[in-house]
Amino acid sequence: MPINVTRSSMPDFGEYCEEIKELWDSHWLTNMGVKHKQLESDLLSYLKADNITLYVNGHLALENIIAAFGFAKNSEIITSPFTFASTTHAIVRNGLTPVFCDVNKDDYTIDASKIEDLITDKTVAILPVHVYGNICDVEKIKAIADKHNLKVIYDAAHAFGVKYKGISAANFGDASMFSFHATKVFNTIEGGAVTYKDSSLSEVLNDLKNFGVHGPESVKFVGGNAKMNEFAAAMGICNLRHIGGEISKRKKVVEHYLNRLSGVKGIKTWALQENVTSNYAYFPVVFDDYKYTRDEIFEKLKQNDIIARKYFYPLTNSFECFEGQKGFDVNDTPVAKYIADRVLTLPLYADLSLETVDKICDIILD
Ligand code: T4K
Repeated sequence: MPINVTRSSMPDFGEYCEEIKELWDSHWLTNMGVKHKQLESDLLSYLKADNITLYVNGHLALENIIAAFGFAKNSEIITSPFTFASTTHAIVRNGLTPVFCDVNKDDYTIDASKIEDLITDKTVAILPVHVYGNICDVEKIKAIADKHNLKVIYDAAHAFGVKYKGISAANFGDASMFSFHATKVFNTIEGGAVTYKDSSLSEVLNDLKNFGVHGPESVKFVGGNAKMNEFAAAMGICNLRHIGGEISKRKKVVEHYLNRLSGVKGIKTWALQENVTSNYAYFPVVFDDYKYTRDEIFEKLKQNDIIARKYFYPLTNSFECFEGQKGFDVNDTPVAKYIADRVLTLPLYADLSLETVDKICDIILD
């Protein structure tokens, strides 16, 4: 079996069977059933959010929260390209224009000092990414948004369980999207959610994920279908019971990587941010003037059946689907380009053995 970049955490089989037993009695499998309602309420208390709406995946959660704000077509949203395809696609699929801001060289989140220069009379929002679970400069971003009357929507896909100064990542900006995909620290197989400040958004988000249907004889929006089903919600209920243990185990793996790799010339390891309680979602390493390039390390690991990933290369502003479009140019975001060309995310999951971490580090250090 290869060692992949991650491996889904799963509850004990018996625990999951117990959780889904009542679905056999009720025959109620989807459309906001009891498990959906319970998970919503469990997550509200865990994330300490004002409001939450569950989704079938994080991407549709992001598309729908952008839609819910009702921005005029062709408005601009300032975002960063060092992210998964989903972030940029969610903006474009809403008929809006992403304006790319560069990232910080230390934590790879949006460089807040460069945001104001990108604001035009078409700018309606900022969509920063808490990439790898690293928290953006939420204070500076809030100050800019307040000054220019912009919405802030965080892509918090990686930030489940992360806190900044003791405040949950679910509480920054106007809204935050979380991914509960199988590869995430907390998973519902596929799934996602939006947390938000303005409770009046709840109605529109719930309608949008259900074809825009508001009531038996009322269809208010041109919505799609993005509901989380009962089996996914049951998986979430089980996984949430074990989230503390999951994060502690990940922390041990990260600490072992750090013991082996920090301080090595040419290797820049992930670093815990000040005032942040991490979820240890990813372990990115930047190879900069190391004796091997990122791509050589990737191949060396692969030859040993270890599948690291180049998250996030290529940058979203270099995707071929946007080729030739104005504003999609990696040269506008040189720091993001520099990192994307050198970064590798190493295998990380709760049950990854420290012996395997040693093997990975031995290969890297040769
Ligand atoms: N915003 C950001 C910043 C994101 O990173 C993402 C998703 C989103 C938005 C959108 O959220 P979702 O709509 O996905 O909820 C994976 C995930 O599919 C994706 O959720 C994630 N980001 C992205 C960073 O990674 P791939 O194409 O790299 O996944 P894949 O299939 O290669 O899987 C990676 C490894 O995970 C495998 O080698 C083994 C392991 N794995 C995978 C699956 C599918 C498991 O252990 N179990 C599994 O079921 O995209």
